[in-house]
Order: sequence, then C-alpha cells, then structure tokens
Amino acid sequence: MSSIKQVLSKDMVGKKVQLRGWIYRTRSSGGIVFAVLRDATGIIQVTVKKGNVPDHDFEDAAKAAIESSVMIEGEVAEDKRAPGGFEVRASRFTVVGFSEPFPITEYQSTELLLDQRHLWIRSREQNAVAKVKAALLKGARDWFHENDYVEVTPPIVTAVAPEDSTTLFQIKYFDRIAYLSQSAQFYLESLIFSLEKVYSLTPSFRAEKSRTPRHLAEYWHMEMEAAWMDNEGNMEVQEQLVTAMLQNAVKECPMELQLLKRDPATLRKIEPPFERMKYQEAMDYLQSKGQDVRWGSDLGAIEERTITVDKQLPVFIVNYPKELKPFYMKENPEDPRTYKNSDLLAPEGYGEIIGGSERETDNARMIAWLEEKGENMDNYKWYLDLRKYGSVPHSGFGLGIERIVTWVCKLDHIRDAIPYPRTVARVYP
Ligand code: NSS
Repeated sequence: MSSIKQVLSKDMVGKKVQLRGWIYRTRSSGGIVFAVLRDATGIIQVTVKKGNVPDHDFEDAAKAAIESSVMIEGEVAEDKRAPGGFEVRASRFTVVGFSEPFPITEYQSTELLLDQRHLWIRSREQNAVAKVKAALLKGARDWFHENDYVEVTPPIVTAVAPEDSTTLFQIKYFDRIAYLSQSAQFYLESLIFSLEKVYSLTPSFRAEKSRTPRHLAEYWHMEMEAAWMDNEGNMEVQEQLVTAMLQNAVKECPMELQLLKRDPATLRKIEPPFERMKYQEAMDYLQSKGQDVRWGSDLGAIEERTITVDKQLPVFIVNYPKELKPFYMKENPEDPRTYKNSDLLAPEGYGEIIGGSERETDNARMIAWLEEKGENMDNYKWYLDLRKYGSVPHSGFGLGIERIVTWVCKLDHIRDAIPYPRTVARVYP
C-alpha cells in the first residue's frame, strides 16, 4: 500500500501502486470515470476505464458518490492536466463503503460548516491546519527537551483563578464548587522547586462571552516556568521557542503551508531577536496613528493590529501598567507603575500569542491584592507557601496554540485552528 504523497513525490511513472482513501471529486464521461482520490497525505486523479477493470468495479466506480471509501490498484502515469501532474490508471477499483449524498457542497455558510464540523474536518484546509499544528507542537516539544525542560501534567480541575475571575467555568465537584483551569501557571510554579525548568500542554478554559475571531472557550495552552530566570531570560526563551516551532512547521509542512496560502519563506526568515517595545512606546505609536489611547488603555485586537500590521517579525510589548495585569507579576523597579512582563504579538496584524512575566516573590504584595479583590484566601494558601520555603526569582509564560496556528496558517478566525471549536454559542458536535 502506498500513500498519495509517496506516489506524487517520486518518479513512479509506469509503476504499479495500491492506494486507499476517499473519493474527493468524481465525474464520468462515456466509458471513463475520473475519480480524484484523497488520503491523509494528498489527492490524486484515478481514471477508471471500462474494460480495464472488472465490470463490477466499473459499475461501482460510476455510481460511487464523493466521500465513498475505496481501494484501488493501478499504474502511475504522467498527466499534465491532473492535480499534481500524475494520475493512476486503475486496474481494480473496490468500493469499501458507499457514501450517501454528502451534506457539504461548495460555498457553504459558516454556520452549516460548524454544524457539520465532524464532516468538514475532512476538508483539505482542515487537514493542512491539523498537520501544521502538529508540526508546531513537535517543534516546541523538541525545543523544550533539547533545553532540559521537563514536561509535567498539572490538574485541570482547580480552585484558583490565575487570570480574570469573571471568565471562570464553574463545575459541580462532588459536594463543592471547582473551576476548569484557565492556566497551569501556579502549579508549574510549584513544580520548579523540584524540577527547575518545566512545561505543560493542557486545555485551558475561558468563559469569554464576547464573540471574537481570536477567543475560544477551550484552547490548548503551552506554558513554561523556570527557576532563576528574569523577564529578559523569559523573552529569550519565547523567541527561541517560537522560532523553533516555525522552523519545524516549514520543514515538515511546506505543501500544507502553501495550500493555506502561507509562503513558507516568510516564516523561514523569522529568527531572534524580536523587537521589544515598551508599553509607553506602544501608546505613543498608537496615538501617532490617530488612536484614542492613553496610559492605562488596554491593548485589544484593534490596537494590536495597528502595531503589528506592517511587521514581518513578532514584537514584544513590555512593562504594562499594573492595573491591566494580574497580581502575580513582579513589580518593575525601574518604573513601579509597571510590571516586569511582556506580551508577544504576532506580525501581519495577528496580535497576542503569548503572555508572560517574571513572578512576584513578595507575599505581602500578593496578599494585599487578593484581599482587595475579595478572593477566598484559603484557596491561595498553598500558592503563597511557595514564597515561604526557599523562594527564588522565576519567570514563565503561556502560549495560545490556536493563536499561533491562526497566524502561521493565515486563518481569518481562530475557530479554524481547532477541530471542534468551543465558543459561547457552540458545544455541538
Ligand atoms: O491569560 S494569558 O495571557 N496568560 C496566562 O494565562 C498566564 N497565566 C500564562 C503563564 O504565564 N503561564 O494567556 C496566555 C495566552 C495568550 O497570550 C493567548 O495566546 C492565549 O493564552 N489565550 C487564548 N487563546 C484562545 N482563546 C482564548 N480565550 C484565550 N485566552 C488566552
């Protein structure tokens, strides 16, 4: 058995091959059926000529609708008109499972494609996105392992809210209330006291009520935490990690990137160092572009777009005002109105893909903040303990996997970066 990619990538002209997959397109004219076959690796045209295959095979080929599953045998031939430049001239064409009329035809509404997600994930775009995503994840894992980070498995059911407590998903947990994790950060922070450098890949949950092209209610979060690291070291990890992810996607998925209209050359050029822009500079820049912002304004999609739309490389925005960020970040001694933190924005208008910071080590500061917010201190006792028993400077960040996929795959909407997007309006299918 061969894969379509194998048939298309080497000179197989004149060779006999066996393939299996699904009918992607089909038409017949006279005594010939032209069936385009797809498998996990690509598409190829199969011509089934009456007389060249058993009669029964020809009848089945003529009536098999798109998405029917088939096994074929035949000889590879060059054909300039066929997609990929080659076709297979069938000697056998066996239908394994006939398909009913497929509910997805060309030019469907977004809503229909979401209702039919379980079928739409067969599309070539979704196939390509999934492979690019896997290559990005592999690039990240490889980088972490080469740099002595240990992959750890933090809990998903928690009682803490590292980020905005208004976006927590509450669950009934036996006879108590618990939350789905927004971030593994606090648990990773505890693990550095054993392992020093850790990372995790987990689902994170945010009950985001607003519908935006860059928010999911459930997304995949790659987070890291390292002992003995300041915020500059943290940014260096981010630029190296992102570069390693992109390079692996370019290496493993050049065809998929092209299918998604992403020129791999634009990604290949990305390497450290990435620009560091202070929050204040970002405000000045936005004002020069006529935007109504001032010290303390948050950077939303529009502002991030303005900053990054003409950039070729990601850019760090550093030292946000404290009122915009959570309590666990380390105060910036050079400007105590701000934190030692950064968001990494993807270029071409895509915006934030990473949020990170050096962590506060002064418990008094954190307690004051938590009390002011009315948090239940019992839930944070263990976290505050971490500063009591041999505290060390440390830093970390969280990278939104679907955010980086949206950028790398040039998607208009984050929902296409995940097979089953969970949003305020959707848990089906
Ligand atoms: O809220 S973050 O900015 N930061 C944290 O959660 C830290 N506690 C991470 C850490 O330091 N360990 O989220 C991190 C990233 C953010 O930059 C986005 O890329 C992504 O997580 N993110 C999201 N992706 C998709 N959908 C939603 N709703 C979303 N929220 C954050």
